Amino acid sequence: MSIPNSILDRLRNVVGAQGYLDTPADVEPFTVDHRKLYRGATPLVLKPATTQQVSEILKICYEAGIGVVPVGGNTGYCGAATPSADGSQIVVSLSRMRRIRSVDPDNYTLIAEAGCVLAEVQAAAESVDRLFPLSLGSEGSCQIGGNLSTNAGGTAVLRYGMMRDLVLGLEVVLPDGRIWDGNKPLRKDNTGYDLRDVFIGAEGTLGIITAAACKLFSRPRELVTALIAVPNPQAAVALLSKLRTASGDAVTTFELMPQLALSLVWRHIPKTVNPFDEHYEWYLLVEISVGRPGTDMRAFIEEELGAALEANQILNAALAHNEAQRESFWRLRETIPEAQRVEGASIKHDISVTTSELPHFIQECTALLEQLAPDARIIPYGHMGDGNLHFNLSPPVGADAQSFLALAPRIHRAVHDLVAQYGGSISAEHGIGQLKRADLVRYKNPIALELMRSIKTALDPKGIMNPGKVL
Ligand code: 2HG
Ligand code: ZN
Repeated sequence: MSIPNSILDRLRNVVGAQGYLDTPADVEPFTVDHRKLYRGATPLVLKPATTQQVSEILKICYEAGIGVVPVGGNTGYCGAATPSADGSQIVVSLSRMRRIRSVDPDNYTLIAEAGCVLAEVQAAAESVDRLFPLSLGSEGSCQIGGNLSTNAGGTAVLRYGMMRDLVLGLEVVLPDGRIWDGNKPLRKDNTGYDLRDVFIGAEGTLGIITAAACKLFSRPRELVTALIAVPNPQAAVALLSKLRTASGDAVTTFELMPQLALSLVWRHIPKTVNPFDEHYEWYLLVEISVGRPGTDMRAFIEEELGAALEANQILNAALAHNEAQRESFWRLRETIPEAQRVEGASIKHDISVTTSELPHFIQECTALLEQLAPDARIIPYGHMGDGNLHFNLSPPVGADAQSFLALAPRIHRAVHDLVAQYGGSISAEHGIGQLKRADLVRYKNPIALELMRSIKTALDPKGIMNPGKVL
């Protein structure tokens, strides 16, 4: 079904000449997802500048029953922001709604429009000596609206939580164009159902988030960043508990990286080096941050690590001595996805189980994958402190990408079935989008699914919001 020209004209009128793209070349970037898994089509990308314009757009689409696909920085992993291939949906990009509406350092909040790039929100917080702690590899291009819609995670979740935990209020345009102003920067508002949480992680299927009241924190004054080699994941979990206790829960980042992941980084990413003289099977990137300067945290951590070394709980450790070294440690972790991409095809997972069960899970899942994909390179890495790993695979060296990728459905099924046995999640931080819709039906609690469908029907009875995603 193509969209009548009269409707496209009305939509163009809402935003004016600066507010839309409609040539094939201009809309092209909006028709492909970040991982190039999906290719869609659309006659029109709208770029509203105000909440009012978003409301006008949705009123028209609601009336005419036209599908609307909201998009932020288009850095998602599950194709949630890619329109369908039949050209029957319009895309709404929030990129022109990029204002920080207000900052309130004493209330530790700021109000940002959905199109603000995450790095801009971080900078706005920093300009008043505060911290907005959401931290992702794509922070230079992802947008806060997308972070909210996918409930983004990243590398500071252990300490500060996911995006859901970092927001107090939302302004949302509902499918029929009504504006719900729930954007109060209040920490306490106990007046019935929490509507805010319904829209977070909904991936644009219930309405369009146009602004949010974000929580701020005091900025850390002292950072201790360490690269640590451990004998196995079990030792890593023991170390996490030890450091959490010793630091008074100041561990912000605790990321696991196997040797294979770092060997790809060292091979493909310029200016990356192994700070140790040897290679180890497992590495950790650990960051501890304290709000008060002049604490003896660094010495204290050195002491803890020294004791762990003596007890053979860890095999080696390097503490960053300056910002450049800190950045070089972080680069090792943050460029793993890029290094894996350069290496060739990959089969990816985004799973979580409890942190305590993670070592056992790694063992079982690795054994399973060794059977299903002999000689494939198994690269489980990521947010160990959150129980969340990207249990990824690269093909055997020299193998053909197509025959490797043909294994993907069986591998996904086996990994996700195992995750289900552990009571874990098949999508810990990347969401559902189009990629994991079938998995959602297979693994989500049936009552939860039923409730999700009721919410969808109640809020979007005509099903115009991001059709074909999540449910
Ligand atoms: C990360 O943690 C991202 O680096 C990407 O979530 C994970 O590429 C991946 O599989
Ligand atoms: Zn991740």
